[in-house]
Amino acid sequence: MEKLRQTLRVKKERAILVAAVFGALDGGDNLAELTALAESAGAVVVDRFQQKIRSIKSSTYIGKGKVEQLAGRVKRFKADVVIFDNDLSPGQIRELEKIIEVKVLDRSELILDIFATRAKTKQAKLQVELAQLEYTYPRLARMWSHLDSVAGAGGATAAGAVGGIGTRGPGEQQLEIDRRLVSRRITELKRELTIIDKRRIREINGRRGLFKICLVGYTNAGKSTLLNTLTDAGVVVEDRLFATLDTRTRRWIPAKGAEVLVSDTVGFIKALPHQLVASFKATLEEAVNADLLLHIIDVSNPGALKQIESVNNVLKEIGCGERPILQVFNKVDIVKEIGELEMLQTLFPDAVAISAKTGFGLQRLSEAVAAKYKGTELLLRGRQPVERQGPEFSAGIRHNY
Ligand SMILES: Nc1nc2c(ncn2[C@@H]2O[C@H](COP(=O)(O)OP(=O)(O)OP(=O)(O)O)[C@@H](O)[C@H]2O)c(=O)[nH]1
Ligand SMILES: [Mg+2]
Repeated sequence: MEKLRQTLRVKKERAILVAAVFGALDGGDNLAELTALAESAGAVVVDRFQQKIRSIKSSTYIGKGKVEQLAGRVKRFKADVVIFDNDLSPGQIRELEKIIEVKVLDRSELILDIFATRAKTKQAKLQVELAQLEYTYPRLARMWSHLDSVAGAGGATAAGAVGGIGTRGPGEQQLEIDRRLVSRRITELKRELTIIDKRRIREINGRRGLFKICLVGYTNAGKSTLLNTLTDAGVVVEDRLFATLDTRTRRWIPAKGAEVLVSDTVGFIKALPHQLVASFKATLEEAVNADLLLHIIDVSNPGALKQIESVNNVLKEIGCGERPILQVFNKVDIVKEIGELEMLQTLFPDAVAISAKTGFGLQRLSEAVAAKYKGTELLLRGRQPVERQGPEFSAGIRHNY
C-alpha cells in the first residue's frame, strides 16, 4: 500500500507542466497555479506550456502530435514527471505514459499528494488517506503496470510467471489482492473517522451559546495569518499552498462585551477533488456551524475574482452557500492594480479591506464583526448556556487528535 502511494509522489522531481485549455489562452493563470501546486509538492518545474484544444482526445487528452512534442521536451529537459492541469482518466494516463515514458500525473493527484505531505494530525492523515484511496482505487491497474515497469517486471516474475499485458499472472492476482486490501482499508478509515467526527460534533454542540466565526477562502489567502494577528494563535503560516489542513479555534473580542470564537480551517482551490471535500467534511463542519463566515480574499492576486467563485462553489458543495458571509479583502498592502481592487469593491460594497500582515483595517473589521454579532446576540441568548471547559478552553481550543 505504501509502495502504491509512493508512485504518486512528485517530491524533488523535475516536472514539466501542461495546461490544456479550451478557447482562448488565459494568459498563464492555469500554469501559474499549477506551478505553485507543483512547487508546494516539492517538485522543480523545468518547463511548462499551455495547449489550446478544441476537443478532448479520448485516448491521450491532447492530440498525438502534441504528445510526441511533449515526449521530446521530456528528453531535452531530463524530466521525471509530466503534470497536467486537467483531470485525466486512468486510460489516458496509461496511453500518455506509454508514449512519454515518464510518470504522468493529473491535477487531482497532485493536490492529494500535497495534502498527504501536509497532514499532521491523526484526523487529517486519515482523511487524506481515505481521499487518496478513493481516488486511486479505479487507477490501481495502471499503478501496478507502472510498478512492474519500474521494477523491471520483477513484481510479476517473483511468483514464477512471465508478466506482460493480458497475461493472467500473479500481477493480476496482486491487483485483485490489492483491490480487496484497499476496499477493506477504506471501510476501516471510515469507521475510525466516524468516531473522531462524533467527538467533534460534541465539541461543536458544547459551544452552542457562543457566536462562531469561520475563516474560509482560497488557499494562501491569509486565513491563518489573520487568526494569528487577531488572537496570537501561533498557527503556522507559509507561502505555500495548503499550509493548514486542520481546524484551530480561538477566542476573540472584537468589541467590548462581544466575545466570539474564530476558527481557521483548510483552504479551497479551483476544482478541489470531490474525494477530498467528502473526506474533509468533518473539518469543514466548523464552517457549516458558523454564525458568520469571513471570506478571506487575496486581492493582490490577479485571479481574485475567479478564486471567489471557486470558494463559493465549495461552500455550496459543503452545504453553507446560504450562511451569513462577509468578504474580507486581504493583502491590500501589496496590491499593484488599484483598478482591479476598485472593481472588486463595486461587486462587494460591504467588503472590508485589510492587511492581516501589517494590521491595516483590523479596527474596521472588528467593527463590522461586532455589528453582525449585535444583530444575532438576542438569538444567541436564547440558545443553551455554554459549557465552560476550564483552563484548556481559555488557552484556546485545539483540534489536534
Ligand atoms: N503582504 C501580505 N502577505 C500576507 C498577508 N496575509 C498573509 N500573507 C502571506 O500570505 C502567505 C499565506 O498566508 P497563510 O496565512 O498561511 O494563508 P492561508 O489562507 O492560511 O493558507 P492555507 O492554510 O494554505 O489555506 C504567507 O506567506 C503570509 O505571510 C497580508 O495581508 N499581506
Ligand atoms: Mg492556513
